[in-house]
Amino acid sequence: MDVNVAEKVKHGLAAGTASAPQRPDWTVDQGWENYTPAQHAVWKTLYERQTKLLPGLACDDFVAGMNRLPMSAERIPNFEALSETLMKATGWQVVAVPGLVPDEVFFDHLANRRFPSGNFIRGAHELDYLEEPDVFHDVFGHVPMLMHPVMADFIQAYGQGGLRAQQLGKLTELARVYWYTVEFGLVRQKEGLRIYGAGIASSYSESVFSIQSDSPNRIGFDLERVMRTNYRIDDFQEVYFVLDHLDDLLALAQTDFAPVYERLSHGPHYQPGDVLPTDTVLHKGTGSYHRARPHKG
Ligand code: HBI
Ligand code: FE
Repeated sequence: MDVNVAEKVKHGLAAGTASAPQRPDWTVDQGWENYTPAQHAVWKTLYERQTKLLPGLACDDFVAGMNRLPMSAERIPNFEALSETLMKATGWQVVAVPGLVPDEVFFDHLANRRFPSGNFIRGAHELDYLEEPDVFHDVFGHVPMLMHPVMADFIQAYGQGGLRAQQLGKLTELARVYWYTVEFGLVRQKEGLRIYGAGIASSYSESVFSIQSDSPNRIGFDLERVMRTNYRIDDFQEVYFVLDHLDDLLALAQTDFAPVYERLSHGPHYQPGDVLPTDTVLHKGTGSYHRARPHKG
């Protein structure tokens, strides 16, 4: 049994997708009173490290969203308090889940402006290791951008589109949009490239890597290009796709994907490290990082 699962079992929580849900929507009580001082301390370590690092790396909207939330170093945030602030700003709520939930459950929550957040936190001995999204990734990484009206609409649209994509057998392609925006997106800001993706913003080392390393490619976001591109889940990204502006997500949310899916059923698919003649290359990566660390899979 891996350590993460051991932790969850110890705290009486369901072990992710492995166990049957108590409720049909897979939500659980956050159980805020049950967090131990050691667990609040893990949050504090991560929170302080990340809030010190992110100014100058994360986009202004991320930092602004963070500062408007009832969130501090001292304790793991209470989802009800977060939801109250979010609800007023963009109509979103945070609901607790025990770990990864089935795709259609995840999409149904998003389509109804409920963000499912893991209620457990990683152990102190594995600060940079995550098997399933925990409260630090979900709350620190995602919730600040849910304060942004455009991102709020975009993630809801992804939930609605996800249900359709699943029926059409196109979820792999649509999930790449979420991955390369909501999780690992960069955006241009007048001072330079900035992070808005939660997978980056909740990771100390990838926050630095995504902005400062010479290794990864940084390419202008293009919907069909992105939907043809695989991603890696086991390491830093080899490519980051960059929006000119967060408002570009608005048009993306309104896209009719039917003709896009049709076009995607023909033509090439790409590996993360590929660079195409048609790409808007903002930074051609050296590839040094991934060359030195051959694929783990
Ligand atoms: N469940 N809790 C949780 N968090 C996720 O990010 C998540 C999930 N289930 C499915 C899923 N993500 C993705 O595989 C979909 O976006 C395709
Ligand atoms: Fe996430």
